[in-house]
Amino acid sequence: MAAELPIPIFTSLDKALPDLQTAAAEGVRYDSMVKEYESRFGHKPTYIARAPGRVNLIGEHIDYVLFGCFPAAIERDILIACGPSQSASGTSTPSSHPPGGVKAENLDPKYKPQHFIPKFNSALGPSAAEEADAASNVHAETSWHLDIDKRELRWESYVKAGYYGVLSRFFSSTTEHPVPVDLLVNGSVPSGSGLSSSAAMVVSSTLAFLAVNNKLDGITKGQLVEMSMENEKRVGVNSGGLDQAASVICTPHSAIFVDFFPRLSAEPIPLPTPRTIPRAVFVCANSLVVSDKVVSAKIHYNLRVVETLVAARVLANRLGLSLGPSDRPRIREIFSRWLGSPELESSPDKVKAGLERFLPEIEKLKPSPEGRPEGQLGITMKEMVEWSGLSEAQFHQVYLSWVDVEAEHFQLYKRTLHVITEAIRVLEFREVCLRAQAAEGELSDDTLRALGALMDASHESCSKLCQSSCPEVDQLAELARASGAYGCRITGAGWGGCTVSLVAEDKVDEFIAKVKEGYAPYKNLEGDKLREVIFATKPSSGAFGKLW
Ligand code: NG1
Repeated sequence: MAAELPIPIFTSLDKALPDLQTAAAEGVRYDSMVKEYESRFGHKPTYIARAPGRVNLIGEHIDYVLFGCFPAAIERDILIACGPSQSASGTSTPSSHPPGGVKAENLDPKYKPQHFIPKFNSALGPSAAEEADAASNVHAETSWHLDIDKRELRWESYVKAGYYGVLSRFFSSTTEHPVPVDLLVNGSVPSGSGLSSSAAMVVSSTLAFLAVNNKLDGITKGQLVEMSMENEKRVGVNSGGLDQAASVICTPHSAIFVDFFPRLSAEPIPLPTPRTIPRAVFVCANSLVVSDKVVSAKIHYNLRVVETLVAARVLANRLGLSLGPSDRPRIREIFSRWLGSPELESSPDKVKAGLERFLPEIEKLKPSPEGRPEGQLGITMKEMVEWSGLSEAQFHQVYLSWVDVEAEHFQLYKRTLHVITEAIRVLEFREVCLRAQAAEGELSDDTLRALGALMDASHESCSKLCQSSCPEVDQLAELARASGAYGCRITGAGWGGCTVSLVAEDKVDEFIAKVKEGYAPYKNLEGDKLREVIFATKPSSGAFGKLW
């Protein structure tokens, strides 16, 4: 199983990257980073941690309700060169380098150098830590204290998030000290674009701190995914595991079908791309609308998380499935209980058949139109509490005490309809890819049309039901279809960010030229500037470490 493999550590990039040409080009980047590290810190790094961004081909806003998604790693990535801090004599001394102190710098000058020292706080019990956290919006750890301010987006918060996980997992007593670390970050994943720069930062930071502290032995890819998911929550977004799984587990030439229930699992699925006929590639296009997921979490991302959680409870009530007052199941768990037998979800095909039968049950979440404005399918907070069957205090405790959300109407019906139909589309996409693999190059154009149609339907659902798109991204998706894409959809959290289009390989240049012509923000972009915002991607390697 892909998730059970160890984290790959390489001494040479030839083995780490998909082909020799990429390895040679990247080698130059790694070498210059090492030189820069040496000139800034006066010693060489011992290690470079690398984690890629990802493009989610299909399966949006369903990972946090535990349904499977279909991402591929992209070539753009985050590199963190790191090593124990050293004095001029080449040793690490506690006086000049306090235990665990971190000097973090970024090659991009807009991110200022940071120096922070974690504090071991044995006096703080778990509930005191949680109270401090809720009161100040600053994440307080039970035993380690290293402020992460959730109110604003700071680059070093992602470095700290990865560090926290390593500290709390491996340094829970005062007998062993974390080493002081110098690190230098170099990222090529555009931030706020839906290509998962945040997960790439957290995965590479977690990996870097594990490596510097000699804690990588025996850690599997699945464990790194789980640690990175926990770590990313410290920044303030209650994300699922899609991005971290893609960044850690993906392999070149394949996407993965990653599932989260009953536990994390990942299946590499070769894409019907460069090695098949007709050839096709995935093209990412950045709308240049930057969505700040952390800052807008209460009206966007975290709100979707809460809406789907409450929907799961209401569905359970209406399906006659009993829940304890403090239970907070996800929609996938309710679906599983409704199915009633593990045998009925023992394969992706069976899950798909089950979901198709489950679909009509979603109507149970539709509010009656009486006394409601025309077309309003959402319900108020008061109705939501009533529908949950909990007292107001219980409802607050279970669904609101740990997260800040804001809405006039909560869209339980629309979100759940999105979730179930999207989960079905992911499984269909997987099926089409597997059929294409079995056909070994004798692929018909119909395969690509089938994948494109699923991508278009996914976009429509993200836009209308999940409401995670925005006018610019909708326009870009429309334009992509008119410019010859088999299909196009928003990728990632949304409210801005990127689209991904499936395009015939021999039509890519023409496609890009047409999109450039039609999308006003691209009009004046040429050469590298244009390649920054619209580019074909090859599925790349997942996270690895490179010894130096
Ligand atoms: P991005 O696009 O990286 O912000 C977010 C979540 C995913 C997933 C998608 C929507 C994080 C780190 N990632 O992705 O888990 O829920 O949105 O499908 O929050």
